[in-house]
Amino acid sequence: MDVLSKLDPDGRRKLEELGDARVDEFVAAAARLCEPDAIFVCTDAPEDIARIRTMAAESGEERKLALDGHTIHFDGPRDQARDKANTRYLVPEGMELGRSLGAVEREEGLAEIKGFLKGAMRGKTMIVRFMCLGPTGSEFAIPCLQVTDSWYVAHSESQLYRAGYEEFRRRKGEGQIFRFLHSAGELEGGVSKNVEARRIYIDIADEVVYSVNDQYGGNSIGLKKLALRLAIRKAAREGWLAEHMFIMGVKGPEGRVTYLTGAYPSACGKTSTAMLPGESIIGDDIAFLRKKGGLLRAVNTESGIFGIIRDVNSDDDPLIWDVLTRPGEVIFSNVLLVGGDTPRWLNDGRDVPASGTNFAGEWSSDMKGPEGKPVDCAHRNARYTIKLSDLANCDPRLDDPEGVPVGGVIYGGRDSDTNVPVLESFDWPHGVVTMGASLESETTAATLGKVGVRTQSPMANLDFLAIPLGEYIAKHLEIVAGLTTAPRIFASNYFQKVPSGEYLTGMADKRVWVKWMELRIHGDCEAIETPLGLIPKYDDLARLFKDVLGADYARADYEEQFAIRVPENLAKLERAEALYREEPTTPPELFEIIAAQRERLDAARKAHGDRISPFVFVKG
Ligand code: SPV
Ligand code: MN
Repeated sequence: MDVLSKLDPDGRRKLEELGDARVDEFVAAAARLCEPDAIFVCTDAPEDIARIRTMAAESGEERKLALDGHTIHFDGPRDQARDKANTRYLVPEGMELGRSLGAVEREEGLAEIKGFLKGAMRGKTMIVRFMCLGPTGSEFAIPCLQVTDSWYVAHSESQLYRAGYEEFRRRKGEGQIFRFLHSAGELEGGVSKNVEARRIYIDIADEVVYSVNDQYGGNSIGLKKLALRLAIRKAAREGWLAEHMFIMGVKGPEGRVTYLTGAYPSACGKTSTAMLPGESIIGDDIAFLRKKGGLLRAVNTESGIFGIIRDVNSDDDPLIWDVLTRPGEVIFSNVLLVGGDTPRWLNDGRDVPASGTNFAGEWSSDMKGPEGKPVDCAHRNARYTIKLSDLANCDPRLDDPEGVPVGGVIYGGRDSDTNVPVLESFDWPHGVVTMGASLESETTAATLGKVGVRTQSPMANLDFLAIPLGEYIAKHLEIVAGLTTAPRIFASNYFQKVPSGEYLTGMADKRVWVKWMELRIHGDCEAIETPLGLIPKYDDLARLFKDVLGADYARADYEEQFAIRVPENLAKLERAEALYREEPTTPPELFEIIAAQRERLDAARKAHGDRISPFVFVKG
């Protein structure tokens, strides 16, 4: 039987117009395997996109909320974050992908996941979507075909990505595409029932990703972290970078705008940095970086935000707050539903409601967990899904097909005791090695598992790596070859703590750190050389705290925050070195840079002790 007979004439015409055999074949194979009742082909036409929105609510995967355009979706209780253990690469026999990248033998894995996908769309509609990673009509763009039976996933992609049907049509079957097949599997109460059979398999040979028995965005939305994995491989082949990075514009003197990208592990301040008041945002999660005209240029692969909603409040996040509290297209996921039509979340700056419904069922404020602790009203990884263009601070160059020039790259982690709040590298390789490759962070609720455990998180991209780690670092070292100006590299740390557990720096202080970086990129202020890199001068920060925050910045605070903690940094270097010694592909340069940093720290320790005041390094 011709499976495409399930297509109505309109759907058939939509596929024919593309003239892309790969699309026809993928859709036919998916239909044969998953046995949907119907197939809906979505083009870029507003009525097609509207149908997805309507069906998301009609199918019960989303529910309408009080404000016009707002909906809520729940993922199942065991499907609240990325499932790293069940996300694997399908690797053909004889191929070595690299240590700890989670591989499954290809044929075996395909048989397993196809077994789970068999008949998975019975009684459902298969949705066929054409999207584009990166701006359309751009050298950065990668057309993507998403097949799913989840109206919620399809709706999320409307919010998060550029429509790509016209991009496919323009390309007439030429060039590379990524393909994704997703099924939420059997649903119970609107959520995936068979989570123990959740699998996310990435077929690197065919650039196809299969995902089954899940709905949580990080597991289900093909274009997000699943595409990032394919993109990392493509980038490595073609000489560009695919990174877990935000892109923001920082305003400098006289109307100057300088673009920064930043890599932070999930739930470590990436979105809040990209969203800083007074600056502009291009993206908060994934960037592609290419060399063009002597500069490194970046685009956001996305056009929306799948952001963590916990802690979003009207004072700290006025711009997101505005979008979340006025009518407009917003999907809330895994928040607390109050009175059947109002979303609430953890630490939203309001009184905690008495009761409501959350991902686990009915909730009330007097509920106690196993250890007698109060039960959170919503999941810590609850999210909002919005379009960037709905934000008042959306940068006008979001869709620039040329990308924006990258002035600086920031690496930041959740680090309570080692690094200073802001630090500039001596040069590109020093930054790549000691800031990016050595990045560490304490785990968060964005992935399943224990939180608060210090883990190595190279470039905040380790979760998504699809090539051996050493090779990946080598690609970073190489990327600046031939550039007229390499971006500066900075490290930031918002999470220094005093022994009693309080944070040493304020939430708003990051506004100052980015202004300092902006000035440094243009050579507009000096810095102090320490064994770790370059730190700000006290006077410059005091002036910036006054200008940006209207606040006084005490010398004592500076001295505490910017003290060089020698033993902690030596221990971190040792952990980094141990990690890379295990990686056969590590470039030797990495070890040289680590050795030099260790020597500088040892010498400073001999002269000044374990914890060294920043004033010690001021010359003259
Ligand atoms: C992250 O966890 O890094 C996210 C959300 O940005 S997702 O990858 O989609 O789970
Ligand atoms: Mn992310």
